[in-house]
Parts: sequence; C-alpha cells; structure tokens
Amino acid sequence: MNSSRFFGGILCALIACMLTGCGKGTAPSESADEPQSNQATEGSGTQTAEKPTKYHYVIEVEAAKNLSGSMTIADDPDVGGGKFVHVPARDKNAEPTGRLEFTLDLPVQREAYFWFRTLWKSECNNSVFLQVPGRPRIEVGEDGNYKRWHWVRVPGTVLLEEGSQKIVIAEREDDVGIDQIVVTTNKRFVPVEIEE
Ligand SMILES: [Ca+2]
Ligand SMILES: [Ca+2]
Repeated sequence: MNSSRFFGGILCALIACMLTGCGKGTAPSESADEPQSNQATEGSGTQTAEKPTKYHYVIEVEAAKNLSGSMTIADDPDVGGGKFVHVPARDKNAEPTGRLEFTLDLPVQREAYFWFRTLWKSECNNSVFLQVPGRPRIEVGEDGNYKRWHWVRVPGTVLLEEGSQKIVIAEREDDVGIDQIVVTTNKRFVPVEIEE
C-alpha cells in the first residue's frame, strides 16, 4: 500500500507551488469579461483626409499627474529626463497603493502597442498594472531582465478609443522603477535606449 507516499508527493507539490509564488500569473482581473472587439478602423471609409490615423507618444512617467500612494519620483542619470517613478519596497503584508495616471488625446480609435522602460530587481519585483478605459487591467513585466533599465513590451495590442483617454499605471509588485512609456500605432517600432 503506497498511498502514504502518494499523498506525501501531492503535499510536496502543493508546498512547492506555494513557495514559488511572487504573484506569477495570478493577476486578478477586475472584470471577467474580456472585450476583444477588434474593430478595425482602417479601410472603413469614414476617415477624412485631415484626420490622423496613427500616433506615437513618448511619456516621461514622472510627469504624470495624480501620482499617489507609495509612488515617488527619483533621480537617475541613466533615465529619460533624469527622473523616474519609483515604487518603494513595502512590508510583506501591506497592500499595493501606488498609482498614477496620464491622459492621451487620441485622434482615432485603434489598437495600440505599449512599451515600458523599466528597472526590475528580481522575480518578485518585476511588474506593474496597466489600465486603460473599458479594458481589464493588464499585467506588465514578469520578464527575467533584472538590475538594468530595459524596455518591456505589453504583449499584443490594446484597443484605445478615440478622444481623451485616461491611462492608469498601478503598483503590482514593489521595488520597481518606471522611466518612460511609449504608446504607438507603429507595429514595427522597437525602442532601444532612452526615447526622445
Ligand atoms: Ca523619465
Ligand atoms: Ca514577479
């Protein structure tokens, strides 16, 4: 009868699972429904000649309005504008509080690409949340590039509506830095260093 060994194996697997957490893949989505309406605007025949159909924004994150909670602005000669937004380390049981927002006035409804220039420390310090109007919040990061400023692309595209759009960046893991964000409709664009 090897049932005790069998259950022991299950117990070990459960403990191992709990120990390797760090919030990996456990992003609680704020809404269960995932609107995936890929409403292509190209070729719809409604565009006027004057209306831009593409855009490219470089945002210095430290210039964002409504920086709140734990988020602070810090100096670093290796970042855009010499400053970045820092989410400091928090107590183990403390809730994430950091939040900032900026507004983009978009000329057209389109799928956009988001890039974040970030500084991660470790597996437990390598993500933030991105929230755009009408979408479930998106986990940004969880890559394995640590202790150097680097660009992280948000997988896929994010549908942004036309007009004034409030973009929110919220704390997920602590002890992370965010320098710049690029929001672009250019699929081929790949940032390398600090963007101008
Ligand atoms: Ca910056
Ligand atoms: Ca992580």
